[in-house]
Amino acid sequence: MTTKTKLRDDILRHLKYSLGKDESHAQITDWRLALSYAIRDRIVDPWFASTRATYAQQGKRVYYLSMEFLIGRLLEDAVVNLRLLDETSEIFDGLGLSLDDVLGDEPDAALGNGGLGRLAACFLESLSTIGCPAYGYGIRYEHGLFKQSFEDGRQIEAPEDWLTQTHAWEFERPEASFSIGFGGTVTDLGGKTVWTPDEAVVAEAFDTPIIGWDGNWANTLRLWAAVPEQVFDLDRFNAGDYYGAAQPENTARTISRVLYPDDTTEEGKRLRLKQEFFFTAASLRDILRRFDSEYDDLTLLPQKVAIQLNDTHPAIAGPELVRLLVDERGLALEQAIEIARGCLSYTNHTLLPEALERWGIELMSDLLPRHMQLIEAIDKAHAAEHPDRQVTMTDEGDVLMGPLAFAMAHKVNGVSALHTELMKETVFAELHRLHPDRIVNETNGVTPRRWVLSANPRLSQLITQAIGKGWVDDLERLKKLEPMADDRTFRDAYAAAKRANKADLSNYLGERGTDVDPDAMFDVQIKRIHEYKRQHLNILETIAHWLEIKDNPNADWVPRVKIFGGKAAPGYVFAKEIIHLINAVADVLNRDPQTSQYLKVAYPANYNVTLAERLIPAAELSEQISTAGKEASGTGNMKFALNGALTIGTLDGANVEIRDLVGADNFFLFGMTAQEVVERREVANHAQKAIEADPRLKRALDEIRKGTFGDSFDGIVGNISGPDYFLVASDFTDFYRAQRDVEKAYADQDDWTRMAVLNTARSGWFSSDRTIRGYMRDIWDAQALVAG
Ligand code: GL2
Repeated sequence: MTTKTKLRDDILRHLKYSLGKDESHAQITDWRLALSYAIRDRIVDPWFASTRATYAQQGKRVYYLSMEFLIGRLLEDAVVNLRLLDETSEIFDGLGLSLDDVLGDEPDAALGNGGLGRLAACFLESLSTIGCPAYGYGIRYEHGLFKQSFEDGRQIEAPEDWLTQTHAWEFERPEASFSIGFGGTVTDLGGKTVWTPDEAVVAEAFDTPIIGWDGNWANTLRLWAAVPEQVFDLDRFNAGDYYGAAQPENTARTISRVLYPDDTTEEGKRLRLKQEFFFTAASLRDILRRFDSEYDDLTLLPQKVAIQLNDTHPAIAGPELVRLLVDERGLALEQAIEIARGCLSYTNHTLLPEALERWGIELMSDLLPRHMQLIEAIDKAHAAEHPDRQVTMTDEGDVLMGPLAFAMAHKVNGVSALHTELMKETVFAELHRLHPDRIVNETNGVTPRRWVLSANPRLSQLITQAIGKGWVDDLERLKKLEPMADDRTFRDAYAAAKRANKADLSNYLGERGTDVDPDAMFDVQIKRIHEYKRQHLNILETIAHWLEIKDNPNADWVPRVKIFGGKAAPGYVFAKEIIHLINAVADVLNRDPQTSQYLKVAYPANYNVTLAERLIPAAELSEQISTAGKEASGTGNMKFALNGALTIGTLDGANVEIRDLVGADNFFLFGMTAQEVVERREVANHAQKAIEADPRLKRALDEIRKGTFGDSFDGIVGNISGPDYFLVASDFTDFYRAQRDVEKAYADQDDWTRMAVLNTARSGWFSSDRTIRGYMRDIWDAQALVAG
């Protein structure tokens, strides 16, 4: 039987026997689930083989602890990695259905906010592709990141509900359950410390296999759901207290109910700390259980177990692992700290002070009394080792999770070269002085399977025709495309692929109410809405350019569509005002008969992984315009460069490395450096001075102020004209200049394509396979295995 016939039979069998549906009555979701089960069946064998190989070869396991896994849709990933795309597509053609519709039916698993969560998802896929034994550990949120819509241009949030449909990928593991305690008391029983929590929930495991490229290896994403110890209070129910009877269940489930929208709101602190401890504690117990099944000497732990803390969110792992080793296994404190540090390492993803976690000592002592004691003990031990040290794990009534994570990790890494250097000079300067070998850099990467092969089939086909298929798991082979930048035929084919992607996107945007010309330049800024990412700089430049076109509507302007995508944290008022301003500007510009042929603004709602997969292949210009020193790395910037969009950007995060690799001539640089940013902030009235020096900027701000866009947007205008911490005004003039350089370059379409080809050819280094190999070598000391 051929692969295709067998797969077809399996799909039909699942439709009938797993879903109980007759072909003639099957809906698109039934077909999607039937295909998912048929594909999942094909993952289970390599998954088991991977586990067996790890046990047989006593391989070191990597555990990636993360509050976020922004995995998006899984079906297409799996079909592509099993190399069954053509067969599957033909099967559905034969059934009179479109595979795109079937794949498009899958809800987006939005278990993350942005870059940090998407990075975790790319890492899981790369770990499987490489064959490094690994588990991702996180929370099975019932509701992922909220759904965004716009009403009168303002963001409206609705709960996300991916789990209301059957989730085809996971296996429930009720046997892998742990009781996780909170609160209570700590007592000394004859020299033995005992923590007696006064509240407990059960962490129940759900496993999703993650298959690597070519289907050789599969790792596990294990997500924890919070369930009550006691399902139901029958006494209260029988006494007529129906709400009260359901109370224990509600309280427990709250812990895994929603993804925390980010750290900028004050609410929900206690719940957030509970979430962090909940999944970290469950994961550590699971890790030790697995270790115990193979080894009986705890000193072997660092040789067999590598635990990566994705930001400080799981940093309570330090004290919790020490607690397990001291209180439950009887090790001495010093030895426990040493073993824990041998296993743990920590990735820092931001230098923004508001995102560096701190927990009130009062809250910590109340929720995790034993851990508070251990944090103090860890701090004391560190002080004893370094008598001249200034840093402490606590400050002004707070526990500082960054220094705690640093002290408990054998390696600490930044996510781009610049960010790592800034870490050494700023947040961790003192700790770096004490531990000069601890900080390393691992520049982020993205998986080419999803971000090129699946997202951009036209470009992928072209690449494969030109250099063969090997680039998919050896992305640096894209270098072989470099000479083709000078080949007219190749350039034409490359431009045709981009043009077709733009036509697709143009249809998509048209269906959502914004008609755009597929021949205009597609200029894209997609990411969370945040002051430091400066979407307001982009929209201000848009207004200034619009005014310039209006002054001279008959000039030869380069048509452009400014595309925005992104969500603001529900409590982040300023970011929500930026969203409102973008939509208000779109409203005016798109209806302006004088200018709309040259300049439009599109802002499709509910930006998510799936929308990114649609936007990036069609983009020609990638906006990476954060205030230098603020964007730790960025990963969208890499996806754009790979897909042949040229970057307009500051020297921030991984932009620096992108520019080095693709060449300064193929990158539109503007703005102050991180050092200049710091100096500029010291200049009195820097914003006012910048505004006075640039009539275009002044005019754009006046235009907003006078109400051209409906509202007067006092928050934004006032901020840019006043404190302007993110230096929008001071960077505006150079940004405007760089945008005009972009237009000049775009006017020569063929040369633009040459530069785009060079961006693709020279970005192969940004594969997350390269990043993971770096972690394996520099941080985890882990080896790839081969499944039998
Ligand atoms: C982030 C950074 O802001 C971003 O620049 C980086 O690319 C990612 C992944 O390293 O991490 N830090 C952070 O807290 N979030 C990010 O996206 N949410």
